[in-house]
Amino acid sequence: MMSPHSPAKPQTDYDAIVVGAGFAGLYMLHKLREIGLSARVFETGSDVGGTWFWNRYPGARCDVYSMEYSYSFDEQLQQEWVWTERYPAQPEILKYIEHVADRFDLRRDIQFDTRVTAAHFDEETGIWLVKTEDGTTVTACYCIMASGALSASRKPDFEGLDDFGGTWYHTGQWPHDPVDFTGQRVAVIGTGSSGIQVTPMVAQQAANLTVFQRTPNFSIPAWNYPLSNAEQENWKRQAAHHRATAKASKSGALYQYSQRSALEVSDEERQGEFDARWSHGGANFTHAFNDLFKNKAANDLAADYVRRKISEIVQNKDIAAKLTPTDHAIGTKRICVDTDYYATFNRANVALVDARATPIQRITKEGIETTDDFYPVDSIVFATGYDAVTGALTRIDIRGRAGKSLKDKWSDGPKTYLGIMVAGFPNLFTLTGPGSPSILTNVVMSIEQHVEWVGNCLIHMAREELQLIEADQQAEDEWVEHVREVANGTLHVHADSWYMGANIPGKPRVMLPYVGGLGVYTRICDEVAAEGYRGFIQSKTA
Ligand code: NA7
Repeated sequence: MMSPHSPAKPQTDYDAIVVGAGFAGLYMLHKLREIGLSARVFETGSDVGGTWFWNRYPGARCDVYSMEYSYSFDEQLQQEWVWTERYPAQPEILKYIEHVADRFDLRRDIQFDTRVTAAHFDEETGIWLVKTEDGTTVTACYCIMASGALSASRKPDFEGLDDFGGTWYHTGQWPHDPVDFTGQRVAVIGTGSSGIQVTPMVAQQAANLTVFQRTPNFSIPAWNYPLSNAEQENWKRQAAHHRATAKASKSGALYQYSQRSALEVSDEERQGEFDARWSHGGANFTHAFNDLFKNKAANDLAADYVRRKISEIVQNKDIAAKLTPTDHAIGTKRICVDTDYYATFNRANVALVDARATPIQRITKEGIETTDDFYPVDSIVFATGYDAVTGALTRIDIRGRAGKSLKDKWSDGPKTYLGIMVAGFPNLFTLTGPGSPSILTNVVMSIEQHVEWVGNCLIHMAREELQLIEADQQAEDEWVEHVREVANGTLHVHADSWYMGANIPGKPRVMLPYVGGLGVYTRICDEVAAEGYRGFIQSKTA
């Protein structure tokens, strides 16, 4: 499509280095090849998959429908791949990603078992020097971070963990061989999406399971089911329409986005709407009315509905009360989608510990010590989450102009232009970076939008014989302010969520993703490009 040897290009090992071989890195590699650029992908894991390579815990499942949580860029792929369930389980998603890697022959440009430790921009030559854990340095014109928004797992920092005599696991770094909890005394620590998925599965195997919950979460049943051929064929026939609708929507997914306020309808109508959404299942619930994320009174009505459901499902009143969220508006922490989560607490072999009232003090050889009790366990499952959105980027020593580190630049919170480039870091792209819709959406759609935007930007650079593109400081400042302003108009900013960086001690309190919605965001990105990449400094030489 374009000459890979435009005169502006300096001598480098590759045109582009891509960090990560998950959904984003794979499509980026495919796109780079399509436009005639050479690329090398570095991946920490021993195979493709990213998030879905690591998250092998029992119950791991996506909370976006299979048909939608898949690439749309290749019509044949979309038509030929057959999903088996409404919501895809981790093994099936991984199989799909492996299929994509085979289908487009991607592995030959991917170096596995290779962690990138540093990426430094050399101002004199205008090239990126990317260093891997084994000490090798390679050079490239472009450095593209496809390192994931939920990939930097939070290492449990409990005192005494090294003394623990049993086995412990983190949901985000699950072993490849299946783990058998049969007959064991097991603890699950954490009740976010991962904890809520793993708990019912462990409960089925373990002799006894103790769930340590610091903050109760809202969860909506998945009502997962096997996809019939008819349903799947029907979807595929309308794929073009479905994809266009999803991409133009707020969440990049085909939810029924209501145009009504929860406060403008009768009690009966509201109840009917919530009932319908509850029996439909999934995150569609939070779109029942158009003001649930904006108006606390409206949100309370949705939250109360789910609270009532919890009290109906959970037989023991004390346990039901403990499981009932009261500290945040529904949806302002990631809404969970579960299979039998609340009902699991009706089992005789499952106990719940309120880890806020009686926090975990330390882990000993035999088990877990809280402020008022001791729980002997054989295995601990940490479902304690991630240094989300920024963690995978700031854990790498990324340096731009004048040796300035990204981590330092972001010490008060991430600053980007459109969530995709950073002032002072020319030719560095951050796929689904902070300040873009990313994890608030069906992330595969957000990934496709970013990869395609970057691809077009690189074509533009070749045509114009540009060596460097870089976010302008003022454009970045304005975007950061816009992201902040839009977030401040929502209830999100009041919750102690990982969206807000609140799960990591010392992390600045900033709404990390852009809340404006994927459709709106895509229009902005397209306008910026159409106006000659407004807000970007473009230069022919370093
Ligand atoms: P989350 O949603 O960050 O959940 C982590 C959970 O771990 C959450 O309930 C935390 O409680 C809990 N946690 C963390 N540290 C502790 C300590 N010290 N003691 C007790 N409990 C603790 O991560 P997930 O992996 O579940 O989900 C991440 C995303 O992946 C998810 O939203 C989907 O998009 C996929 P807290 O709420 O901080 O009180």
